[in-house]
This record gives sequence, C-alpha cells and structure tokens, in this order.
Amino acid sequence: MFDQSFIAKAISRSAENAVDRRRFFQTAGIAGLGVSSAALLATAGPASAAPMDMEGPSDSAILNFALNLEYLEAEFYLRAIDGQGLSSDMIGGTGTPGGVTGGHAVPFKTKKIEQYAREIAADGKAHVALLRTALGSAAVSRPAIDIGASFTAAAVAAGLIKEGEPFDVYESEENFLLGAFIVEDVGVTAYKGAAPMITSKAFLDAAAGLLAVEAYHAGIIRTTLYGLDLIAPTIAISDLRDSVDGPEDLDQPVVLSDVANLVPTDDNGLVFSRTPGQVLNIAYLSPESMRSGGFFPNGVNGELTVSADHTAQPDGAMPSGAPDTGIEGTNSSGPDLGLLGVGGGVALAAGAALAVQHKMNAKTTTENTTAPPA
Ligand SMILES: [Ca+2]
Repeated sequence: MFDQSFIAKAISRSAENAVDRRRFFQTAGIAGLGVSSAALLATAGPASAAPMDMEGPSDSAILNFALNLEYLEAEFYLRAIDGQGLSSDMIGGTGTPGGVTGGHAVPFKTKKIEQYAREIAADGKAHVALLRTALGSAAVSRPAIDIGASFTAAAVAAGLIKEGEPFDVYESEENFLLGAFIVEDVGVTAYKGAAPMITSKAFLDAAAGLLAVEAYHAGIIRTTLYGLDLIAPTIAISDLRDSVDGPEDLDQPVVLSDVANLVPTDDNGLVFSRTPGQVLNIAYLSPESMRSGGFFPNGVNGELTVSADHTAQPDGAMPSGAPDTGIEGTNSSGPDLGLLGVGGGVALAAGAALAVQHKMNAKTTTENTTAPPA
C-alpha cells in the first residue's frame, strides 16, 4: 500500500522539478503529507479531467488504464477460487460502474493448481487496492466485465471450439488455465508498454513491481500449461492475440520451433510491449478501433478507452488517425459500436482477424503454428 513512508519517498523522488512535483500531486491526489488525498482532487476533478501533455497520457490515465485490467484479473481469479469477486468497497469510482457477468468456482482437482490460482487472485486483489489508493478519488470504478461469453467467444475465435459449442472457462482447471493464458500475458505487455509513458519515478517504481508480478503470474500459467502438454491451445490463443493486436508478430505460444518458449522475449531477451490501444484490441477481442467489446462489454473507464485500428493497411502502414495510444477523441473514423454486443464484436473480430493475419502476418502464421513436440 502507499503508506506515509512510501508517499514521502515518492514525493522526494518525484520532486526533481516543478512539473514532476505538480504532476505527482495531480496524479496521486496528494496535496501534502498531512492533507487528505481527497482534498486536492475534490477541486481538481477526476483523472479524466487531468491535463494531458503532448507526449502522451498522464500518469493517472495510465494508472487508471491498469486499474481496469487489474479489475478484470482480480474478478477472473477471485471467482475461480470461491465464486466471489471483489467486495463492494473496492469497485466504486469515476466513470460508469458495471457488474460482472459469468464466473464461478472452478472444480480444481489438482491442489497445486488451486494454490496457484489463490496466490494470483490475492495479488490481483492487492493490485486493485494499491492502484485505487494511489489514484485516490480519481480512481475509476470497475466497468462492466464479462468473464463468461467473452471466453466462449475467444475460444471460438481461436478455433478451440466451433460456433455454438459450449465452452465454460470455469468448467475445469484445464479450461481455467487456458482462460488465464488468454489474459495473463497481456498484462505483462501492457505494463511494459506503459513504462516509457510514466513520468513520475514513484509510479514507475510501482509499475515495475506490478510488471514483475504479472510476469511471475504469466510464467506460472505458461509453465503449468507446458507441463500439462496443453500446447496446441496456447498456439491457437497466441495466434488469436497476435491477429488482433496489429501486423507485427508480437505474441508467442509456449512452444516455438519444437522447443519450450516459456518466456516470450525479443532478440534482446526482453519482453515485448503493447500500447494501450493494442491491449484493448485483445481486451475487446477486435483488430478494429472499438470502444467496447469482449471482456469489457461497455468499454473501460478512464481516458484510454479506444482500441487501435489494424484493419486497413495492406502494406503494413498504420492507418491514418489510428489512436494507437488508446486515447479517445483522436479518431472519428471508428464505427459506432454501441449496438454491438460481445458476440457481434467477436464475430467481427474473428473474421477481420483472420483476414488481417492471412494478408499481412505470414510470419506469425509460420512461427506460431509450429506443431507441438510429439
Ligand atoms: Ca500481431
């Protein structure tokens, strides 16, 4: 938690210049050590009203973006272990609050996998609490989250099941692990992608800790899937993620070229990055510029709400006006998707994803469909 000692150190570290200091106060909502964090933001307004400079989103916008993802992760894992999600005192805030659709206790048969789930759930819950404390009254509320039909739609889009076939991600620990795989790697790339945009060193320090924990989680899930020989589904899911997040071949399954690939890295041995817009491509399960869909049927709360547009660039160039930062308001060409539900959005995503992948991502198709070892 951001206790007084942490806050004192954070202010000390972040007070390198007047801009840093002002931004830290604005983003953290801390007017001084003896002053309630609510005091400043009561007059300054929510994070969405905070000014954004020309370099990108404010720290509060980034933290709130992360908070949306942590809400999703916490609800996914907490409901898996005992059917209960976040308590009512951990979900309020700015923006449009929403309920959670789907999710129930997984009938774990392997004690160790259940223990993994419990530990990860506790971390996700702690991350929600940390970010909410850091953001104070600027914290966004938990948006509507779908952890039922969204996973079924993702399974269809990944080709794990056919349209109309039943798929309950909470039905078995194997399905649960695949569901965790769908969301877990994305958190790592989201924090990595956000790192260069964070201006406060205090927040960068916290974000480094968050990224590391997400990487541990992803490593646990990937290693467990590999140990269970659930290789082919991870290839299909990785291909799905890669097909919606743009032409670059980013995503990697747990096996590449017949060898274990538990840590997805680039040539420098670094995890790769996704912009907020690319993260939302996966969260909304669409390669198009969308404001909602998939796991967030009413969109995420905060400033970073729009997925990137990867649908119309046959030569690999980014489409003009594509809001790859995810900041709403920089693109007027995106369709009004208010009428599209999860199913419609994902059906669209699956078709468009396949088209995008086949046209432009031959490398992905080649690498990511490597047959698992016999
Ligand atoms: Ca890609």
